[in-house]
Order: sequence, then C-alpha cells, then structure tokens
Amino acid sequence: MSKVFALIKKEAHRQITGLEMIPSENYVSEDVLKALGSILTNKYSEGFPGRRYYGGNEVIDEIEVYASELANTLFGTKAAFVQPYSGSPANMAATMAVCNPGDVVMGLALTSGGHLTHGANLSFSSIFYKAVNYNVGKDGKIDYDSLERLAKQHQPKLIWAGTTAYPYKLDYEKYAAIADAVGAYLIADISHISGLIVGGVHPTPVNHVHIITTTTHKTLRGPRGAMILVTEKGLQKDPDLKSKIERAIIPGLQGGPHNHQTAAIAVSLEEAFKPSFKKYALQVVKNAAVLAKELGTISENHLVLKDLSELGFGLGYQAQVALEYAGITVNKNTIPGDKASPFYPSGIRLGTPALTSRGMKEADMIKVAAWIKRVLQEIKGLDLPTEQEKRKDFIKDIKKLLVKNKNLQKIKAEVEDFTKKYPIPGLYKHYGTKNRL
Ligand code: DSN
Repeated sequence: MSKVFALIKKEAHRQITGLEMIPSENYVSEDVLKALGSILTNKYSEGFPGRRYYGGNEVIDEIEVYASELANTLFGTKAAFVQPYSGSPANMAATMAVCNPGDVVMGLALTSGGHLTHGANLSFSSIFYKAVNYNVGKDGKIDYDSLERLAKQHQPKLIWAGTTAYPYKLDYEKYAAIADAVGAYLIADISHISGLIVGGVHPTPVNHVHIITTTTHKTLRGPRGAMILVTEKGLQKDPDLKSKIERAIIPGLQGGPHNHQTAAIAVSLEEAFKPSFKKYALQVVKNAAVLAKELGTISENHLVLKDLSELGFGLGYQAQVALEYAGITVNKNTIPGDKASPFYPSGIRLGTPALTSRGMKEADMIKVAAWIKRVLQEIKGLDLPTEQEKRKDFIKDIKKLLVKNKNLQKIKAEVEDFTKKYPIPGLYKHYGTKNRL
C-alpha cells in the first residue's frame, strides 16, 4: 500500500475521533467525494463551455453549464463562474474584473474579522491596489458609520462585504447604500455563510450587491473550490461584467479548470436544493447559538469568537494547543482591539458546521462547551509574556508542557468515546468499511 493511503487513513482516524470545530471546515458527502475522485481530473479544458482551446470537451461543457445553472438557480443570480480554484483566486479575479491596479479597494480589517484578499497587508489586494480597511466598533459589530465616512473620503472603486471571523449577521442594505452613494462596486464574499444563505437563515445579498464570491467547501458543504456570481444589479451597473470576469479568470489568472472539482461542486449544489439542507443550515445556527451562550458570548451565525482575556493575556495559541490535545480542533484568532499579538492573539474561533453534519444538536453543544471550559482551565496562568524576546521560547515550551497534561488526556478519551455515536458523512462508506478505521 502506498504510504499516502496509510496517511489518509491516519487522517481519517483523526477526523472521526475528534471534534472538528474550525468554522470554515465541513464534511462532504460520499457523492461529492466520488465526483472529486473521478476521471474528470484527466481532462484539459481552458476556456469556457463552447469556447475551449482543446477538443474533447463536449461532456465537460455539459458539466460546467449544469454547475453554473444550479448556482444561478440556488442563489438567484444571472451568471455563475465555477472555475476559480479556491476563494482567494476567486476574489483576485473579481477584483481584477472591476478594478485597475492602483484603484482604491475597501474591506473589513483582518483584525476585525475580514479576509486577506479584502485589502490586508502583504496580500495582492494591498500590493496591487490601494487598500483602505474599515473596522468593527467597540460592540464587535461592523461600524457602518465609519465605513461610510471612509468611503466618502477615499472614493473606493470596490467595497468588500465579507468576513471570516464575525459572529453577527451582515446588513447588506447598509452596505449597498454606502457603495451606491460613492459609485463603488459592491462584492459580497459569502464564503463562510453561503450554506446559511441557501438555507434561509442569513439574509441574501443578491438584491444589494453587484457580485457575489464564495468558496464551496465551508457551510455550503461542497469540495474545495469557489464561485463568482453576477447579480441583476451587477449587470445593470456594468453590462460587460460577465466578460470582464471571464477574462480575469482566463487568461488573467488561471489555466485549465479542475473539472473534477466543478463536478463535485455541482453535486454539492444538487444537495443544497434538498429540504434536508435547509434543516441542516438551521441546526448549524441553533447549535452555534447554544455553544456561544454556554461559552458566555453570542453568535448569530455558524461561528463563535471567544475572547479569552478574562482568563489571562494572549491565551489564543495556548487554547488552540490544549484543545487539540483534548481532541477538539479550533483556531487561535485575534479579537477586536486585540492587545496581544496577531500571531499569539487573545481569542479562539470555533464553529458548528462540521459537528452539525455529524448529526449533533443543542444538547451535544452543551457537552462540547463543558469540555472546552474544562480545557480552558488548564491554560490558566500560561499568559503570553509581555516582553517580546521571551515569547519565542515560551511558545516552544507550551506544546511540551501541555502534551503531558493528564486532564487533557482524560478529556480526549471522553471526546473520543462521544464521537462514536456520530458517523462522518462519506467517510465510513468511502473507505469501504462500517468499522472505525
Ligand atoms: N481560511 C479561511 C477561513 O478559515 O476562514 C478563509 O480563507
């Protein structure tokens, strides 16, 4: 057996026996896995349906057209591009379609829960464009008044309405009023919440924005990939928008599309039409609300941002490591106004999409929160040193210290036992066994 398959089996074991709580991750269905692992990966097909550079694309054309039609019907859009390899290339293509290098783009700051591609330092979005960031206010919610002031001052060509670590609903009407007043393109990056929008538990941006981008592998529960969608409002603002986006994707940024990925996206979109997907999306939100309440905070979507400052200074990394040793995967995250460090921040980001795909409900979230709270007791006193020069050694020692912690090992055993009741969609069947790997 190839070493690779042995490692995949090892990873499957990790996924089965732990609690996956990174809010941007999920478990895909058996059918999505099948399409993703299909012979469609063998084919080159640069270009778009009916206009390819290579022959032999009759079937690939049908698959891509079908995927685009499903996306348009599901999101109520007028054009759908399913070729972007993932979220960042999709956002780069969308930016290239509507901006020239040097134009002003505005996006939510990374430290306020925005995304790298929305104008963060070191990203293409601030290297090739003039990036202006807006922020959340003291209440942790987007400060639309300050966004409006900044937009009037900087006259952006593009405003991003999108988040990666934001537990509240977005107000697309407010965004649209601001973008329209300054004549900017408005793009909703709904990567985190696309499944919630389809499920009717988050407002849709479709009538307020010109373009929508989304990854397909988060709450939408498809394969890794992304889509760029053009709205009716987008075509009214710019009748050439479709061809501008096409040109940005290829030849602007990409070569041959990943046809196996396109097919798997289509399968996941088919699944998102089912009534069971609406139930899933509702449960994701209900679970996050309970989890947040148990952890002493609030969530209006799928995601919980937990500030650990009440336990000590700069504890995000320590919490991530301790939770990992207890079988619970989350990520360290900055919190609004973080006083620690972007590398060793004061919070953690966690979410319910993957656990909900395993069938967990509100009562389970209470149990999960109890484990998390027990784990967090174990990092009390492990504050990040305030002196910069002491941080490197401190961080190196954290893993050594926590890996020996008996309480974390005990919680891991309890978590592992708990997970036995909740199979992972796709995994058991895909590996040809009903037994645990
Ligand atoms: N990496 C994604 C997330 O975790 O939110 C964003 O690109």
